[in-house]
Amino acid sequence: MLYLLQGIGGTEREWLDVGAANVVLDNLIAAKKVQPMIVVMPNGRARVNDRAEGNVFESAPAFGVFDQDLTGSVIPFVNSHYSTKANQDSRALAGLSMGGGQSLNFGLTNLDLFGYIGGFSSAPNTLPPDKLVTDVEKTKKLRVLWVSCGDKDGLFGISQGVHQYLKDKNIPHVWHVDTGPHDFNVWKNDLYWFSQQLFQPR
Ligand code: FER
Repeated sequence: MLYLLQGIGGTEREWLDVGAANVVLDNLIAAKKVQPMIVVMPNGRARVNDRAEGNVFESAPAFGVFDQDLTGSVIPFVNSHYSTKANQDSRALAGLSMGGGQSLNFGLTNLDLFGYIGGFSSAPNTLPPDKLVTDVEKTKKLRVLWVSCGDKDGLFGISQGVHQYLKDKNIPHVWHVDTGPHDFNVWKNDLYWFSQQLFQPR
């Protein structure tokens, strides 16, 4: 299962309507480049009005408390309602921008839940690297830790800071710098490459 999270301007539909995630993955499955997988796209804006309307930046705090929904409701629901392998080795968490920050924040502090974590062009909600990585040895055991950003993205320094910290601590990770700004061309590429690294036989 891949849990795939949206940005501050999106909802649970963003990866489908703007990112064509279903098309990207169906093509990769047809080409036998990815393992068939369930993709869960929950709305990461954890509040009553979870639409992306008005000043979307006002909803940033609602992204910060989504971990309670993710670990307390969404993952248990998926485990009990779908034919899944409910273990860390079969569970990935990734997202773009606010969702990238959420993936790093929630994933790296719940290392027993996720075997694969991807932060795509992560936003200022990303915790400082020394708060993200609380257990270096356990973090090293992740099957994939993916940190990426477009080279023309104003938020580049956030991902670069995470990469530098991981490098300093000798934590294996993918540092993927794409050509481009803060947009879906970059994030579709992230999905294209990241998904191919998921759930591969050891
Ligand atoms: C910010 C700049 C960008 C911020 C969030 C974003 C919470 C998120 C961008 C996105 O999700 O695309 O200062 O603060």
